Amino acid sequence: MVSAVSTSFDFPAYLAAAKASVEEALDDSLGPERPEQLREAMRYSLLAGGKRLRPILCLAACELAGGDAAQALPTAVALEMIHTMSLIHDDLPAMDNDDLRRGRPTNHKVYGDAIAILAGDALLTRAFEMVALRSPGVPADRLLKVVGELSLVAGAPGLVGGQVEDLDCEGKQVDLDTLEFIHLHKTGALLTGCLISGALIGGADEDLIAALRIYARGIGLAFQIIDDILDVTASSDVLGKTAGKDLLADKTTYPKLLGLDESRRRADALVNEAKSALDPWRASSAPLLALADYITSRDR
Ligand code: GRG
Repeated sequence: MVSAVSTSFDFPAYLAAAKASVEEALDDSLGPERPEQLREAMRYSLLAGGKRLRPILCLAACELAGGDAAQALPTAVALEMIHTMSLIHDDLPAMDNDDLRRGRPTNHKVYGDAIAILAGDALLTRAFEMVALRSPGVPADRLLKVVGELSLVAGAPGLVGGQVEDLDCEGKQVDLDTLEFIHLHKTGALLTGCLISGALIGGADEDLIAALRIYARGIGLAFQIIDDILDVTASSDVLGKTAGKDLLADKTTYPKLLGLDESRRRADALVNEAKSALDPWRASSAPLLALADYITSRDR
């Protein structure tokens, strides 16, 4: 990893180095599992690219807490596995019913619904294996807390709950509070899990954990607001997934409720709030500050 403790922080270099180490670890994470069809389906989606924002947030939080990012790498991989599994299941006909993800046909389009469901299941369970059994050198009490955090953010109190509320609200008039609930659970929860698990592995104290929860809430909401905006403004080619889906599915989004300009202003304000939470750690939080800005400036 590129050192974060420097006066002129080179974010593009940091991002490229972090992404490269994540890609290598992802490639190593899947063994020669049988049957081959399952292995292929797992690899197909896990190694399909993507921004790798979640594992990078985990590594950055570990370093901010004073830990060695290498020790958080298996957990970073686990987080990308949970994220990928949620994308595979989200794309299924019973959910968002999408044909395109990360610039390629969706998992079920290639392998069929049953294998796509099972590849997702296998990635989710492998994620917990990565933390519990493949994280050498990390004290067991920290790993236990990480397992607890990940089970909360992935399950009914997090992603699953957010997804159910999202599905339930399709085609209905939804207010801002409900929309915020969906975003915070469907998207924000896992981003929180990334930061907290990295920080736990790095040995963060309670003050840093509390600050990271505030940071995570801000970037999580902002991330999903930008996702809503890009669904309207960007092309499928650039996004690597079908653009304009929210309108088609008659989903309530921030642009629908507030308009594009106010949505962007809200995302910017949330990112500023998130960054302020890290004020006491300003000297060593350059990566997380830059990652917060990246969330609102991204084009995909
Ligand atoms: C985790 C047990 C478990 C179930 C999942 C299907 C489901 C329940 C949840 C769906 C969650 C979902 C798809 C949320 C959308 C999050 C989002 C904005 C994804 C896009 O993330 P990017 O832009 O994508 O980081 P890349 O491809 O860059 O990784």
